[in-house]
Amino acid sequence: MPQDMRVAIGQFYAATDDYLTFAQQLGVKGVQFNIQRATQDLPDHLGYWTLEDLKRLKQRVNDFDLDLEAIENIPRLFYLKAMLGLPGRDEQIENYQKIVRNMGEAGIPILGINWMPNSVWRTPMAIGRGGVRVTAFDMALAEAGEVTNGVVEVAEAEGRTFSAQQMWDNYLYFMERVMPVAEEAGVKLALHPDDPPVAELGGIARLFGSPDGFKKAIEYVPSPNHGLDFCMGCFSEMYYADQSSGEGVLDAIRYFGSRGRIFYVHFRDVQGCVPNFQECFLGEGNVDVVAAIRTLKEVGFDGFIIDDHVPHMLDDSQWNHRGRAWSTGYIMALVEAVNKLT
Ligand SMILES: [Mn+2]
Repeated sequence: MPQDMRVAIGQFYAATDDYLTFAQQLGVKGVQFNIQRATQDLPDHLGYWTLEDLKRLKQRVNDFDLDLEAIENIPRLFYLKAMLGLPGRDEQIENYQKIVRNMGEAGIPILGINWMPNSVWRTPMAIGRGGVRVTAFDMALAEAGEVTNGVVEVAEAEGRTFSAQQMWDNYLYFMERVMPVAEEAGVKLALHPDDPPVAELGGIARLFGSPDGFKKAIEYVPSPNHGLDFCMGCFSEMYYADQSSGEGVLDAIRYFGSRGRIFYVHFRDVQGCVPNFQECFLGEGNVDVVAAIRTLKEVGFDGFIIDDHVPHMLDDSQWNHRGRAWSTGYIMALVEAVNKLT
């Protein structure tokens, strides 16, 4: 049954009582996991996840009267060789296929993917409104070696550089083998932008730092199961929301949303854009967030929306319960308003 646009909470790696109870308290319908390493719920079973573990995870979420909307990411090392086109990639692709098949059988409909062998890069945190701590990126600091998040040197790359052409070849080699399995399993692959969206970091080209990268990917692999985890923060990092330029965040929502390619949304924003930006509260960044929600509604988006990184508030937890409660409440009100008013 088609659902309205809705809000989820997540970005956590474990189905703890704390997280699932917090989700209930916020009043969201669903949760999402962000899995970057082997966990107790999803241990590394020789490079993939078993059907039993995935079923157990979904049941655990359902036991709290919540839906499991998506799993975002698999551990980077599970498919690093596939991203870089290194020997051993075929075995990793087989394991990826197993994960997708098992997710489909467990009834988990979306797998978030990224194509960043060296992960998300950040430089030291910045200070935002009222002293909150927010993540930031400044290319000048990154070049000076002040990278606080991200893999500066991928050991497996052995000092080699990887061109955009090589990375495209690797992406297509991977997708040609994985996408048919995803279609058969009924699992959508939601591609996250490269963060920060720059052409290259650490000698490895980044393909998805512009709308053109996504357009090209969908043109090459036009499967209906190939779409976006539309990270609004990353699209905002690409440029200021200048509607006159025809290159704004709203245009990207219109382009991909009207084609049914937005599978879910990371609803966050930044101030500034590459090569220098910092995160912020919703409503004080580059994007007119009311217009963003209205545009999602206008293009018929009917998936889930979730916060992403959030400001670290006073006395906040490591997962930022306070920052997430603020962001999630804000997003819920926007979504409720647009669902009722249109
Ligand atoms: Mn994101």
